[in-house]
Amino acid sequence: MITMKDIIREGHPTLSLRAEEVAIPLSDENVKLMKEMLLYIKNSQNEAFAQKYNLREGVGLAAPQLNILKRIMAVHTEDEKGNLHSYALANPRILSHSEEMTYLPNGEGCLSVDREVEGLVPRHRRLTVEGYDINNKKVRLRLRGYVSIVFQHEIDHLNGIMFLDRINKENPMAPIPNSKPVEFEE
Ligand code: SB7
Ligand code: NI
Repeated sequence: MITMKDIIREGHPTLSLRAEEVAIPLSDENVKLMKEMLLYIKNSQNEAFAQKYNLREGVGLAAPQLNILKRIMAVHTEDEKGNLHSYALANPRILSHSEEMTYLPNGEGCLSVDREVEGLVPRHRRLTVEGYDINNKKVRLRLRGYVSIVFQHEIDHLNGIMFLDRINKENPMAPIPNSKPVEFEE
């Protein structure tokens, strides 16, 4: 089982490196990794479980955060309308994105960053992503808003980029041109 002790933190050199594509069809080892990563996210969202095993809650995870330089990621979260998005993908690739941008008004966090960081992170509002699921099936996803942000955060990890790198250093709260913030329904 993956726990917080498996997750490397800010400053670890692996977090700045580009991860390698994995072979398709997936090896048993890589399928196992994808399942375990998705399970971590699900477990972390179960309050009793998270408390028992000291898991920090997350909505996504990328293999480099486990010090594994493979292009594998998982996401498990609800969108703005309450629809569940649950994916484990290998070799995810952004096929296209909107020019229009979006951001989370309260900024982003990361399981590899043990502090609160203030600042807006500019993200594309819409994405088309392609990747392989655990059955070696090629999947194409059209994503928008919050889920699109989470995907960009995870794909950034595969490219050695942290959300911190995308915050405006002179003025972290500077407005993001051509953007609409993510709004959750209360
Ligand atoms: C806020 C949080 C995340 C993505 C986008 C906005 C994911 C946090 C967990 N991770 O560190 C995954 O890389
Ligand atoms: Ni992260």
